[in-house]
Amino acid sequence: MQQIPVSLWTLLAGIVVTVLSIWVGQNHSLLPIQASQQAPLVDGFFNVMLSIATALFLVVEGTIVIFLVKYRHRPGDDTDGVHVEGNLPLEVFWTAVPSIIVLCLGIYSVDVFNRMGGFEVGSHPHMPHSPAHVAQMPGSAIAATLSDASLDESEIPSPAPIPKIGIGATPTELGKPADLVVNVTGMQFAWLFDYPESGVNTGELHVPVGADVLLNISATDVIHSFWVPQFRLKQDAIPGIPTQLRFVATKPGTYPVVCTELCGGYHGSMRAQVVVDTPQEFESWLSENRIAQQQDMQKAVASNPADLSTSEFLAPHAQQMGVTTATLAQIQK
Ligand SMILES: [Cu+2]
Repeated sequence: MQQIPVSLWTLLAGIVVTVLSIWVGQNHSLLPIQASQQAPLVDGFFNVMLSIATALFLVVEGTIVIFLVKYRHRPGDDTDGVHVEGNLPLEVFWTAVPSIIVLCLGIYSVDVFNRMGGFEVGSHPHMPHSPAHVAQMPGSAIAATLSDASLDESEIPSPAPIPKIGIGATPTELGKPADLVVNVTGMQFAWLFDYPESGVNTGELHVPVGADVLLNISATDVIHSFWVPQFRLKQDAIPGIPTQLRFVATKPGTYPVVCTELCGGYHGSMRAQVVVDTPQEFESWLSENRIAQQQDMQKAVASNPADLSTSEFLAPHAQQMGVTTATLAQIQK
């Protein structure tokens, strides 16, 4: 029987590795479901990287296994292997191939980031230098301590433009205002969601499916990071520096909001939920919350301690402690 040449084996192995790697890249179940318009872009990039990683794994591990078997020690053979020192073409090859792969992945990732609506680095100053601007931001006490002490009023520069950090409108939505704006505040250890147009404040984010949603993200104390795995979106919440995240949710459901920046002792419990509603569900949720919060406001006004007499103010406490209001007022004096 005629010996099959090595080049034919290599070609065959190359075809098998390529087909297998592409299959693995398209048929893994490593990622959660896709629930935003940006998710397929991120997953496309992930799948390409997984295919390349699978191919590299098979080539490297396969070579090790083949060599282990083929060049194993055989009884009676105590000779040394052939001494090989350096192989320039081979070294150029295995340096050039990974370099080209990394370069292409870099270009591809920038393209994905742009199509998701990511802001270009050059398009924004990194830090607003105006103290007037910094002073309005939550967490400004931390952000402003270093730079402002020596500035007197006449030296204050004109307000710098607000930096664009995060994910904005996708190229197709560029120039259009968002359908819904929500102010998101990260604090140790919770997320707060404020709907400025309807005056609703909640600890659970609700968005209508298919709507173009803009989150204005801020932090009151330390750096947090807003992450919804099913949206494939993540954005830091930074004290003193506004960031944003704009997306279209594509699948109704309830998904976790996870803080993904170590922010203190209870960082692990800093979780909330985002509920993607149908437009009708969203409207009824919004009006329910608006009514509930208006009732809360009225209650809060009625029990404003500034308007109460001493005995009125002490009455609930006295009842709790099982003494008369007069006794409690006496102790208080
Ligand atoms: Cu946090």
